[in-house]
Amino acid sequence: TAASPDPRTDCSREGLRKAVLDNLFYATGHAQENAARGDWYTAVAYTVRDRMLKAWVQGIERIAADGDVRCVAYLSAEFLIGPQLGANMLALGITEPMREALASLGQDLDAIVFHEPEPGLGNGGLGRLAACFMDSLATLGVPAIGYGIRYEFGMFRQAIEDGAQVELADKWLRRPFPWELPRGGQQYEVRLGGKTHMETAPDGTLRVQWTPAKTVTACAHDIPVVGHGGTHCNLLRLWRAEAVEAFDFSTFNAGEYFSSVHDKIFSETITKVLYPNDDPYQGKQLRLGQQYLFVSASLQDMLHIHHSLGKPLETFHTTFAIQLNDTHPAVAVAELMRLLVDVHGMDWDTAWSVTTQTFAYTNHTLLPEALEKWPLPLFAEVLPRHLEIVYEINRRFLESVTAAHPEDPDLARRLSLIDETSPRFVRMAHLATVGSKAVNGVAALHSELLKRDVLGDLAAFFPEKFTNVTNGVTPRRWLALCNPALAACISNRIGTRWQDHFEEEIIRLEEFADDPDFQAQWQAAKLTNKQRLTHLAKTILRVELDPAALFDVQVKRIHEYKRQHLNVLRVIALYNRLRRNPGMDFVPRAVIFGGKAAPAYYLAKQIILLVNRVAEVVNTDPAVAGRLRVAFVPNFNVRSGQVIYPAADLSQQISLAGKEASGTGNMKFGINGAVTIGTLDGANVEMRACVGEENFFLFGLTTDEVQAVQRAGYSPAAHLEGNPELAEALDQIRSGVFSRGDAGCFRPLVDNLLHRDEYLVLADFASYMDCQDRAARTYADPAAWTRMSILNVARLGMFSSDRSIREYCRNIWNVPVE
Ligand code: 26Q
Repeated sequence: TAASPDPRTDCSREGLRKAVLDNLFYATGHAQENAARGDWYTAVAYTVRDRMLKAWVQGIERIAADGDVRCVAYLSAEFLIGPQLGANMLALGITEPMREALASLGQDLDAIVFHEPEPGLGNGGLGRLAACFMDSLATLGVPAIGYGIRYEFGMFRQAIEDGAQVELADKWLRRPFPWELPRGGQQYEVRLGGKTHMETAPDGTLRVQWTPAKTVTACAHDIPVVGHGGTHCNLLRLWRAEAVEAFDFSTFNAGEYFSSVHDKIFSETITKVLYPNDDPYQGKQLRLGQQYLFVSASLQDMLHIHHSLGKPLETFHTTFAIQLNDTHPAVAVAELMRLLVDVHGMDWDTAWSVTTQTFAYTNHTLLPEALEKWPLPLFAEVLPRHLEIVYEINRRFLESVTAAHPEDPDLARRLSLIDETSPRFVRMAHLATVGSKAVNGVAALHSELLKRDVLGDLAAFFPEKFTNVTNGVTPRRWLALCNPALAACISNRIGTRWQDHFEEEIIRLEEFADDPDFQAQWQAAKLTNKQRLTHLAKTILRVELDPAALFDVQVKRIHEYKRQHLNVLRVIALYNRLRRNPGMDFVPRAVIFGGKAAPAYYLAKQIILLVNRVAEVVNTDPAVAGRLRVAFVPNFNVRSGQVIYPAADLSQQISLAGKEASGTGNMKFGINGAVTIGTLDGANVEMRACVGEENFFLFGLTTDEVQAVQRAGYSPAAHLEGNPELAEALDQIRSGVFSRGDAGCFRPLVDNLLHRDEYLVLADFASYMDCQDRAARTYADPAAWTRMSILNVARLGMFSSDRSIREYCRNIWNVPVE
């Protein structure tokens, strides 16, 4: 007789049905009749997780048992992984049988998937990139561990009240998160504060002893990352801070009892909450504590794995390639030195050689003010031993600088790990660069500008270290999962291999760009997605969109350099045109915004308010009804992104040239068939080169022109003279047309534009308007537009994160990949 299938791995429709019912009862304690949506979610999640566990355990064993393959350790303070259920079913290939199994139980899979709370463990691009990279590493079968922080509260939930952003706590762990396994066995002590002194070791050598002020325990929580096809599974290991236990409370008096509980509370504060700003505006002590906690625990964990392989310490870099996702984990350079030298007694030179062969560093910014630096007193207070190590690294480094360039006595000051202005700072980008084998930017233009400007002196000193790896996004989540309509349309023509061989396969769509049948199917898919977004806007915003209108979308963090206010000025100008000339030819538009502002970023919050106030005026004016609509989608996150990107016709990528390192939303829009209107910034440059200039709406100053304008002394007001439309729009904002008559409301924003305008909004306005007109004219010709849309998708193959990861493997990590 045939063995009956294992109830925990059986992927047949009937097997899934049984397993869901079993989990519903045994994991949630509810009979089918009493189960709520959340209980069904839990049951389905456990059913899927069961089917991942074999690959998951094998993945861990492979890392722990095979010392011959170098394992990638991706260190990131953020992993914006998004909802897990749908993605995991897609990877395992069980979405359809699960849908049928649930239907037979009277349940709707999509409703259950939509119910999942999203772990918002990141701010935006950088955190989401880390998640896409984990997906690609697993899909390519590269052994990898993502190390990060398990924030109890992730990115805040954004509500809009009377047009303004309000931040609400994100309680994503209200119910247990079914995708994590707490690992009691993986706990490490992490020390903070205190003092150092020299001590004689038993063998007579002098060693530095660090007596910390506090010790906390870092506890591992593992989340599986399963690759496409379900065969390979990697690990996301997130650390939670816990108080070290073992107080004998009975021996304490009341005061000590209180202070020990107080200590416990402090310890657990470390991983409480994600900092919701995407620049290091204020160096807060707790933030440094977060960074150090996850870095120290991760390195201890790697050393533990390395040791258990029976390999000598000097070969640590053959076991792990560690990637630093920006400078947030850069203290790892000093921490690895401390562990090797102070704890394991290795000599400095050997330790430095191991360290510099282990690390590589990715930079994500071009704004000099966004480079992380820590005030020395603060750094010394949290990490006294690490400051000494940083000084020693710096002393040796600057010695080599002076020896190599005696002709440039100022060079040491510019390259130093310490910024000697007062107050003094530790420059984390310098520490990361000196301690790494490779440094990369995230788009071709960005990497060039890094070498030329932001890290120019370092790049001149270490030319061999600097390289580029252009970002990418996973075509699984950002096409197959989020856009079933377009995915089906694509697969009907070219099969499904594009899901894990995107670059190779998706180009085959080119030949259908003018095929009328294919165009009709393509348009139908887009319409389906626009209806889905229309439904969302109606239910959560009570805004009526018209799916026949051009969906014109800008979703991303709110920042002056991203220029959402340029987009708003354009909306106001269009509104004025329509009011002045009701009979004009006008392509109906739905202009959609979304994104969060850092809670302390005043002007970004003004921009959100302005969008909502303009929406209020435009959407209630019968003179433009049916032609212009404005919507601000609250709480933009991975889940809403999965609805918004597929519905876009036009993707707004309008940052000032030279400011956006790469952008990845641009790629998500593009592979979902949106055409881009954008500047020559970040990865837009490469996207335009790939899709062809005739399939991209380009406007605005170039990076060099921007620098020339700024050198010559930019005067924003000069751009008002030849442009009455722009003057009128600014005047309306200032005089209260969009603030219910309150003339003071938007003064800070308007004054900034008129007198400072750091991001040249006014300088690019005219060019933007012209370009928008061109886009509208093209949209009015459906065949021409659809052709552009198809060619965009077909030619964006290189923007798969699988391609990015292959480049990291070959050029930076020296790890084998297919
Ligand atoms: C640093 C110190 C203290 C507090 C917060 C921070 C912090 C946190 C998050 C600084 C920066 C970030 C996030 C940056 C980010 O998302 N950058 C984006 O990275 C994307 C992926 O490479 C690029 O596509 C974007 O261009 C870049 O803006």
